[in-house]
Amino acid sequence: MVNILIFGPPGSGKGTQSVKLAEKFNLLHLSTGDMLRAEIAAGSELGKKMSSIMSKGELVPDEVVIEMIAGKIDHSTGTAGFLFDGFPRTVAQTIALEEMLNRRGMKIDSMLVLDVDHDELVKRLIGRAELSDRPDDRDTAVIENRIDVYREKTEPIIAYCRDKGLYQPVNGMGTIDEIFERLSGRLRQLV
Ligand code: B4P
Repeated sequence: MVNILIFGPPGSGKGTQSVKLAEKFNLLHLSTGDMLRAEIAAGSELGKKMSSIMSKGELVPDEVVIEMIAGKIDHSTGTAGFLFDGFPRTVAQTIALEEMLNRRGMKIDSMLVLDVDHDELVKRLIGRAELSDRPDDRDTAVIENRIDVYREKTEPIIAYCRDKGLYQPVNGMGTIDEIFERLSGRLRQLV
């Protein structure tokens, strides 16, 4: 089983690319953002609590997403591995993921980091706001806050993973197909 992190700021294409990569390489795509939005759509108690945090562009508590991910790993069958999209988002979540995988005889195998210019991130998210009903894409102040939260709380994971030899930067500028080819090249060496 191979375990790959797809990493990058909001709007860098993590979700977009993960769907395509998971299908091509028979990986289970685990997106904490999608899981949280499903809770909100279902109107669950958890969803109600998380909705206001997410609409401001803040991170939900570590323990919420760690528990969600553990449940998915334990109930999966028949895949070549896991593609983690939008998780981990803090160093604490990274350590929890490592421990979770180690207990199951696995490890993080690679961290693919999509590099995208700030203006392009904002442009993509504003573009999505026109097509989807995500409240966190509708307000440019919330988009900027999500990027700030990424720089402050999420980006330190890169240094943590670089020290372990897991960090692999990937140019995230260009068309969806061009970026998919770059990422596929990396995955072919791993899966
Ligand atoms: P996420 O769902 O992870 O959302 P995101 O960071 O905005 O990125 P996403 O993957 O959806 O978008 P993508 O770049 O593919 O998180 C949402 C919120 O959930 C967080 O703010 C937080 O509150 C909470 N959350 C989630 N996980 C958490 C965790 N682990 N801990 C705590 N809180 C957590 O695409 C963006 C747009 O760009 C799309 O419209 C796409 O079509 C477009 N696009 C992609 N690639 C493109 C390209 N090459 N060219 C042009 N457009 C492109």
